Amino acid sequence: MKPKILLVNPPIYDFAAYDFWLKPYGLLSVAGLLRDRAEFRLFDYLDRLHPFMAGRRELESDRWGRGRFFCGRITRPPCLEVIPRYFQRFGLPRWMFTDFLAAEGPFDFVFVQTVMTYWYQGVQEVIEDVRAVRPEAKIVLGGNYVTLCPDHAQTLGADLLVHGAELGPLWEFVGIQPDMKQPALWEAYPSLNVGVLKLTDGCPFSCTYCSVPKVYGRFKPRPLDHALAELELLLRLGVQNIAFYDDALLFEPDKVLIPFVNEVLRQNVKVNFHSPNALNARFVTGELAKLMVQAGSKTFYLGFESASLQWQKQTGSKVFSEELAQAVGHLIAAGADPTNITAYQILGHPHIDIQELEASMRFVQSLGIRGTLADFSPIPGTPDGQYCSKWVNLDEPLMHNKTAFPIVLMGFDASNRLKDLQRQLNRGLAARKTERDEGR
Ligand code: B12
Ligand code: SF4
Repeated sequence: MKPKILLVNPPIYDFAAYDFWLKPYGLLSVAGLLRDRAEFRLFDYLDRLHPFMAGRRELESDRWGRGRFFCGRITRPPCLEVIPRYFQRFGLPRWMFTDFLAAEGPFDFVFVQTVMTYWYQGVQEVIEDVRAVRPEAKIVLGGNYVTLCPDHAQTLGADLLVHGAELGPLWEFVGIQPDMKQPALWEAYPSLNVGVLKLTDGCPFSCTYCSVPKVYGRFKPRPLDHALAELELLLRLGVQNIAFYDDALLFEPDKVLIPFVNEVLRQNVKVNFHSPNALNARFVTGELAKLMVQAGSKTFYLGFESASLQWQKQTGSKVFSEELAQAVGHLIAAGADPTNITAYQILGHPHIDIQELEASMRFVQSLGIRGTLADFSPIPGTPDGQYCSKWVNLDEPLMHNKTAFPIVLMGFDASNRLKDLQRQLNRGLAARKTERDEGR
């Protein structure tokens, strides 16, 4: 008999969370490799098409498939007591999962997705409930939190932790050999409007605040056939929006993005592509911009971080200001809507001062595109993360929280003032667009 495996994407405990094309892609990828070799059930607390969330007006998706999660206020954990913001639990109610366990079990294995290190409380909740209702099931954790905080993850009491992309111990544990050619198990969702693709692994840069180079090693394209099979499956399931989860989507485009996009154009695929995990502006050429727009790329997020040359050089020289300006020019010339082009800038990084950040925000606005402040999360094992142990205890993953750290570093008022300024700058941009549209 085939083993029965439950896949779980846990609820999020945080100050804020928004469905910015969030899918448990690692979990679905692993499950896909066991397609037809195990019987699967999925419980995704963050599935906004679940009947409990669908139909609530305040949770409706925007035109690109993003939206709010169902949530409820909870008590702040003691170590975050000093942060003057509401703490919340995002996702389907807890009773729904325990009812589901009772109705759908027994299970041989429960695979649980972990994502941000500071979201481990949701994982803890899932483990508690599985142990209470289905004590026979063996619990497996994998994903970013397990990889970055292995010692802490060990304390949650799962039966197996899968570190990084090394899946050998998993196959041994479940006693099944995988079929490595299979796409992710997207059909586990009863209905789906957003999907994810990843054409590459790793990144050729070594930014001092990022864990990717250490975890994934050198940059490596994934086989094109695999991505195309996954695209085909997503389209068959009716997906309209696809987010790339790559760290360096535009690197070596002749080997990766251009062949993919050519195939999308050849097959006349009609889907909207998005790049929430940031594109490197350095690699946006005129030709690439044109191809991406033609193939259906709708939103463009560019990782800029700061306009300070000294900071850019000190943290790994991934991109310089003139490269951002040039990329924006290429994207707009290719037909991208400037209000759908966004540059991320880091808020609360220990080596950026407030004046520098303000100057960066104004520089981005001068290019006629939107800015977004990406709150800094200190990541253990990275040079900049380790430096932050001056302010927070990195052994407690809750202290990597991106809302909390900038407040700890700069204070609540300074952090709020910068966020207000960003909103004001973006409003100015929207007003200019309305004037343009109305021919004023
Ligand atoms: C996509 C992505 C996002 C998406 C959201 C993803 C999601 N589902 O929530 C977006 C763009 C929204 C995002 C936002 C942010 N992100 Co991000 N993101 C990523 C990225 C690129 C991939 C994460 C992912 O989904 N991986 C799943 C798949 C794609 O990974 P995979 O390697 O193919 O999976 C294999 C194995 O890991 C394993 N596996 C994976 N999962 C599982 C599960 C099981 C059960 C098993 C057995 C195995 C297994 O098997 C897979 C197959 O080989 C990572 C970097 C990276 N490359 O990992 C950063 C990363 C997770 N993000 C990071 C950061 C800093 C952020 C932000 C704070 C940035 C900011 N300041 O705004 C925000 C935070 C958002 C929030 N609300 O708090 C950090 C981690 C921070 C932390 N403390 O944990 C990372 C590691 C990048 C970095 N800078 O180092 N992010
Ligand atoms: S370019 Fe992006 S993914 Fe690569 S090391 Fe820098 S921050 Fe990380």
